[in-house]
Amino acid sequence: MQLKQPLFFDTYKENKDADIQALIQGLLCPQATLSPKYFYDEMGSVLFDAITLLPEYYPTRTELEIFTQQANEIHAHFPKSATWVELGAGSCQKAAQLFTHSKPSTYVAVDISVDYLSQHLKDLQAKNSDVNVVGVGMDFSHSLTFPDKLQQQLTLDPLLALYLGSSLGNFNPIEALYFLQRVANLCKMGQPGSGLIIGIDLVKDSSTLERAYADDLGVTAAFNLNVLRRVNSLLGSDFDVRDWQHSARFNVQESRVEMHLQAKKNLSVQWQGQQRHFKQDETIHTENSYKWSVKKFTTLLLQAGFTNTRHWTDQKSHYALFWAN
Ligand code: AVJ
Repeated sequence: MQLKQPLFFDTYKENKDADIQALIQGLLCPQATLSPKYFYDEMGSVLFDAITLLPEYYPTRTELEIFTQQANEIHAHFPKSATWVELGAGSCQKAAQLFTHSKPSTYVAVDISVDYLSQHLKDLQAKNSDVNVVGVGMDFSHSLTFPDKLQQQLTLDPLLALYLGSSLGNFNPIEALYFLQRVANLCKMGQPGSGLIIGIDLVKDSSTLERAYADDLGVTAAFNLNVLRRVNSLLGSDFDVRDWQHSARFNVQESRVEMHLQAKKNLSVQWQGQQRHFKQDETIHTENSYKWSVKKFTTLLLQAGFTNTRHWTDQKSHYALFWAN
């Protein structure tokens, strides 16, 4: 018997030149920045999966706990015979766990790291021959337009958009609003019953938050430092990982955990005939992870064009799953 193979679309590579220019711009800013999307090369994706197993990193585990403990109520909102579009699918583990309760007719996994996605999708397809599995390599942070053929197909079924793991936290509130507007429009394209399920990390005490981003084993530190190797391979730069240290702080004002890489000494980095000096303790800002309150996030969903919202949290109210349509 011929095994069913997942279908793949890769739209990400098309924008590579513009991305490299943006990356260089970020490095040359007074406060140097790097987009968190560069974390996820093969090593970075594996390190992130390791982070989700750390005792200090509660979001992934808490999201699963909410899904498990309130499964019936949550799954009752999912449209039947639907197309699921999972944004930031990664290892596709989160969706695979949901399949034990509800199954889509088509599962579209979208991620920037298409190589990582493809291995896991083949597995998922092999285990779920009753589901049409589709992989899309795409940077959905600025636009949510799918390849034509796929875009058309999305109008035929009810559509369930999934954005799990609190990845929305990487967007600032304005970007989050625009992103959710695009998701709301995507849901409107689908047949009746379409909606969004999204995991959001909630504001809590600073020490719980900072420990989640500066674990005792140093896995998050490795995840953060690995981005320098990624940049070296993209730009041909000469960052020395040993000259940098990991830092994670909760910025209460902005309601976000900030990750930085801090120079241990005065140094300079060169690439393609350009260079940047860093003074000792100067940083590269590598990630923001915004934390929301239930109230503020509900308002944001409504502003984005959704009409109904529901949410579920864990006992400690550390994390929330929202349904919106
Ligand atoms: C994948 C963006 C949800 O912000 O918690 C984990 C990434 N960074 N530890 C997060 C991350 C450091 C993660 N997201």
